[in-house]
Amino acid sequence: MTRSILTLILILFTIVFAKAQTAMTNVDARNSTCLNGKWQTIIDPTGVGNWREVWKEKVPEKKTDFYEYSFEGGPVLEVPGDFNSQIKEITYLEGTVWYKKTFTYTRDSSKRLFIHFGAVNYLADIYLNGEHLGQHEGGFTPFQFELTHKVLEGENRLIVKADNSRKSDGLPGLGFDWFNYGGITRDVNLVETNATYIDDYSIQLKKGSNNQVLGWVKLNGKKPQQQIEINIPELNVKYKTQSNAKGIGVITFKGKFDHWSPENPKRYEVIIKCETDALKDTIGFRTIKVQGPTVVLNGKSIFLKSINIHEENPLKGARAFSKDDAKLLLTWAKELGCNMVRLAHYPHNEYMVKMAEKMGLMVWSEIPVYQHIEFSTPGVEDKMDLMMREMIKRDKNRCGVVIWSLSNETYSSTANRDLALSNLTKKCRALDSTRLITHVINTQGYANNTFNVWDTLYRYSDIISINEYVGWYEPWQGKPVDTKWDLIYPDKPVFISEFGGEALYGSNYGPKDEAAYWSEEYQEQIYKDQIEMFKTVPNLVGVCPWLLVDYRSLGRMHPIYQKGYNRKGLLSEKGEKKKAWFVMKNYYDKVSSDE
Ligand code: GCB
Repeated sequence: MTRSILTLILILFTIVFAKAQTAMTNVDARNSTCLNGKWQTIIDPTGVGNWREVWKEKVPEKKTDFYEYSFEGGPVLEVPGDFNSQIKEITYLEGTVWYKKTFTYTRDSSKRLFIHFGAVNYLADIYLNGEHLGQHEGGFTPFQFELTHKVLEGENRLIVKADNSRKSDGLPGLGFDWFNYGGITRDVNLVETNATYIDDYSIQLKKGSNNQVLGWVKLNGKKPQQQIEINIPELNVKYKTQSNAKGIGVITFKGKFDHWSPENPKRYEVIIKCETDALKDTIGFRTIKVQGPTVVLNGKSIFLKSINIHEENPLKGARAFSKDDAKLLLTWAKELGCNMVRLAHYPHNEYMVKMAEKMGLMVWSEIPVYQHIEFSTPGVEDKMDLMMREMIKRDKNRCGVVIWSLSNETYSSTANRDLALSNLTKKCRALDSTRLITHVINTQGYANNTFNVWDTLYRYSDIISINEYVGWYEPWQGKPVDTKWDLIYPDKPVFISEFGGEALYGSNYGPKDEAAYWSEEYQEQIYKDQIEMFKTVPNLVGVCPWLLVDYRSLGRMHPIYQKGYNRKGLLSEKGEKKKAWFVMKNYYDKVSSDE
């Protein structure tokens, strides 16, 4: 093979397989131009735009020329935002929408330029001025591409192919119980940096210490060796160090921290500086650990009063992405009496995590390793690894995040599950030893009024997180208060990560003690029974109803009661409180936080 053929193959390979970079930390604090707003689109349900090479935006040159696509005259969509909820005809689209935005840029040779996406669901291909920059897979984590040597002086055309088709080897896979909102669902920013910039940093308390920070700063650029400085003005902290040839500077200093907690969500302004860059963050400090069968926050055991939340604005029937959306959902969580939110089943937008922390809500963050994942298909482990890294890179400085959840309801019968998830757990711990790690499982047996919690995957979990729907998917096998437990790891803390049942707000169709009529009373009784049952759970460290608010899910097809909604919310999609809300609120108001 001649050299030129080899080069051609290499070029083709990089074009097809060019991957996004993991996004710089704390994009909010960067020098950026927001590209949110109106984007032109081409709706491409069959994916034919690939073959037509839509990104080239060909225009007729001769009288006989024509092209069967154009951004001009097409629908204009709001970014961020899912496409399904913006155009009625594509409500159920699981396929491609091409997005286009033009921007002007004045080049400055001393600067670098990046395009940063908060998230695109699910597969994103990015083109600048007709050139394919690369691809990103995963609908819920940020990514970036460097444009420094590609951006043109003056006008530039940015095209995004957003494809939310389900993939059997995707994360999640083919089946999931939430609405598959597609498109550019989070903020888009052009970020300008100096030639060497602060790409990432970790500033949290060292594991086991309540006053010593252990972390690092990572520079990206041609001048990796620099003086690094961390300032926390309120604490008179002025720490200096030097980064090495790889651009990494280790940080370790002490401070008299007023610890962050749900009752006292104290955070500090932290300034991170090197010789060529500086940015600010708002960071809190706390310790979290498992001690015997308890969860201990800042040295005190704590009961996790949690609630499951999907990233959906129920009032709009759309993907949640803004500060206002976060405020809506989290204000309800606070009103319910929660001190924690389980952000199910994928990393939610950054506003949600930051606002939860600010409001004094601990956060459980999860990657979409959900139910039927093809653990043995080549490439799947790499995707899990990448999504976990992207989640941790973005949120590791949020002290509010106390739990990384690495899987939900996977099945022991799936080939390679335990090996893949134990590897993932090891990598997660190596990246972040300070938080708790969990796997959520629902494989337990329930017979003779006894739960048999046997799944060996719990070995890799700091907390035994159990999803159980007794009273809904399976009937009680005795009095809730007489429930017995057989736990594979009897010394670990136990968390009921999901329970509940469905009710249509105001349903008055039939007998209230029959599940098939979706009455509020039926759901209310499930909650009363579950609360009785909680008294029997050994090492119980918290509970988490499924879930805060009714949400869209296409598998929920009952035409009278569900209408495309999973009705397990304590609130209806209009925010109306069901009877079970008050039962749960009463429980949370009474149960002590420090169990
Ligand atoms: C579960 C899943 C959750 C579902 C819920 C349900 O176990 O983890 O995603 O939506 O059950 O409503 O059945």
